[in-house]
Amino acid sequence: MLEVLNPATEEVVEKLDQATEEDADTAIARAKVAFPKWREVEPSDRSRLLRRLADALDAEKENLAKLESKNTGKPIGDSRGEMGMVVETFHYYAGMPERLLGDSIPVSGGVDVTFREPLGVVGLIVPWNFPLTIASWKMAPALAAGNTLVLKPAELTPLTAVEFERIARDAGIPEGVVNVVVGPGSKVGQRLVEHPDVAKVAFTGSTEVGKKIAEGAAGTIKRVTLELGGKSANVVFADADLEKAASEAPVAVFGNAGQDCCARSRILVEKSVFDDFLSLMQPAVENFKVGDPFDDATEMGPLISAGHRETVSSYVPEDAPVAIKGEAPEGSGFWFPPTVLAPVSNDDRAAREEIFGPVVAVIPFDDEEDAIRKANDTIYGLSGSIWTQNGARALRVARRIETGVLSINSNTSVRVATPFGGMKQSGVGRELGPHALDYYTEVKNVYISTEEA
Ligand code: TAP
Repeated sequence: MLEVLNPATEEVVEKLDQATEEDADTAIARAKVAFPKWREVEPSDRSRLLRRLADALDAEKENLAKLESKNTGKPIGDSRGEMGMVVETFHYYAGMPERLLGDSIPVSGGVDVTFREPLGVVGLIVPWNFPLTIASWKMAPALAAGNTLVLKPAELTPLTAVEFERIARDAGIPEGVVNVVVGPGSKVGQRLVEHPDVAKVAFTGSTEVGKKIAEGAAGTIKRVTLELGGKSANVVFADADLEKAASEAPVAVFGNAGQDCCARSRILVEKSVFDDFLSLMQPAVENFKVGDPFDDATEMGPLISAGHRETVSSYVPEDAPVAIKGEAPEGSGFWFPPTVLAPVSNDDRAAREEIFGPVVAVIPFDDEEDAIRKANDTIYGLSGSIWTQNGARALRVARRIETGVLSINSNTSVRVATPFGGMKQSGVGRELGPHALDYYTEVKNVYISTEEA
């Protein structure tokens, strides 16, 4: 029996049966049976069904938000925002079945046409930090393209995925098209990765597990997309609107308690404004409201587990250069205060490894060249920000930073209509936007001879 905890109180909120490899096989078999029928559903009907699902999610979004906050400890305002995005994601991809366009290509002696074919059964493996949101980024394009799916949520946070399966069924998604299996990654997840009837695995999680997924998928030459870790740089030039950059920097790394692959966990600041930047950042860190996830004013909840809190603590040893520290509740719950380390060298452990907690390393740089070199001196390449009022510099630097997603004078990373994903060891492939559909379809090329018989 799997005990699901509330990380803000350490209380058990739900007990679930834990799936085994055999349960994963059963779910895959159901999805395999459902596939030929689902792919043949008329595009306009598939569209209508997905829209109905989006509306059903919309109707239940307050309950889903509460459940997500209870299971992850994230502030209720954040959960409401996330459920809004889940609904928006399904609406966006509901418009796609009739837009899976191919090409016609003139060639000698005839014409070539291409079709976007679904892959079959797709296995979706997601982490605990944005449980239903990240699942929706995978499920919505997969279903729009005509695939059936087996979703494996993280064992720490399975509750909204279980609810999703029910909502999809009630909304009329046919039997076997959406299957949720709650079980350990090393068994149930691994089974999805190795099973010959799974055509593709879409994974979000750590780079370490991502490597295992890529290895496991090689046995059946499975299609794989990976959204992995990050160590994104927030690059602040002396000519930036410093007040805005400094006051918004905390939320860019302490949001979701730092358990965000896009967290700007390195702040690179031009030397001439380094001290000014820290002074401007100080009140925003000290006033960052950490506490009860169900209080509307809360900006940060607890970490996900006791084990994770221990890992995060290891990045702030006794002699760490703690420049600013926020408040955190005491007592039950896996709390950790917002912590700013400064000055930090880009070679320090806190600047190199993904902490995945509310700890940020502030690093000085000399000039534009030094900023680019330091921003790129990491195995990761997921997101990041550039703060400057010089438009030419903003674009010049953006082109040279090796990451999949960048924002200029902003810390936002994710929009339903735009591609999201990483370079280097942050991953393979893109989610969201029209680009996601490329990763849930195969291009088939058919040649038609136009020569006289
Ligand atoms: P992981 O430990 O990698 O777990 C992610 C998922 O993979 C969980 O569902 C887990 O199952 C499963 N899993 C574990 N071992 C597996 C295996 N051998 N085969 C198949 N599946 C397996 O990550 P996490 O601790 O949950 O999440 C934190 C990490 O995710 C961070 O590094 C973060 O950067 C990354 N992340 C990346 C992104 C993007 S978009 N790039 C977004 C969010 C998070 P169980 O936990 O249930 O055993």
